[in-house]
Amino acid sequence: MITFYWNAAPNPAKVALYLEESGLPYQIVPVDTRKGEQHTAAYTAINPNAKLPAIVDDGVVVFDSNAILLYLAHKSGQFLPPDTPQARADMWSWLMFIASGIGPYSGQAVHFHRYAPEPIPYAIERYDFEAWRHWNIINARLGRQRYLVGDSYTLVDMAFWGWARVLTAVLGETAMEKLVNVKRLLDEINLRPAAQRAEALKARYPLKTVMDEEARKAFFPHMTSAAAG
Ligand SMILES: N[C@@H](CCC(=O)N[C@@H](CS)C(=O)NCC(=O)O)C(=O)O
Repeated sequence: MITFYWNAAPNPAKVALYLEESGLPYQIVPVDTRKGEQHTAAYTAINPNAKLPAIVDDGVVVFDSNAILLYLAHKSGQFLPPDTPQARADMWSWLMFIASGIGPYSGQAVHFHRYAPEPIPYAIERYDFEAWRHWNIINARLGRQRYLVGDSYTLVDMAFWGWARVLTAVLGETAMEKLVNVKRLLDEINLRPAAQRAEALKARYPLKTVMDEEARKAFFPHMTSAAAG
């Protein structure tokens, strides 16, 4: 049985979708990051990065969402691209592009718009620019092909979905008018019963939503304590 350390954020959503699509049995352990539960010794023993998601599969520990997708895909044999050198290379390239570009730039764009203690125009412009630049690359690829890798729905599309579903919060309400190919794949995945079950976890496991002082301390420890160095 897989234990899935989950919260309702974009990176855990990718893994929730994979687990729902594949039918692998799993149990959820909600980790309320706005209460600081990601910093407990018990959780950092599983994910030393103190972030979600992580899984433990019969004693095997895996953290970082795209690593978990690869682990689960190799375990179940499902939602992998065709077994050719180019398709494997595309899978790794686009998974890493999402892990190192889409996620961090989208996350920082939201941070500087919503959570920085004062507006910093340089940071806002830089992260908006980079978030748009990365999403435009995805949009262009999806203008040429239905899915991110090959002709079939794979774990790479699930990694995409985790962030695409919150895209208007990242790039603004009009983002979908410009990123029409992103919208097309997002809409397609949203219709899948597995995606709806993954989204429904939020209602089954309600977590703290307010960004109060406790949540700020948990999310942005550099603001409240001597930075680790
Ligand atoms: N590279 C990591 C990033 C994980 C990450 O940033 N998770 C967020 C939720 S999407 C989180 O746990 N935030 C809580 C915090 O920063 O304290 C992954 O892909 O799993």
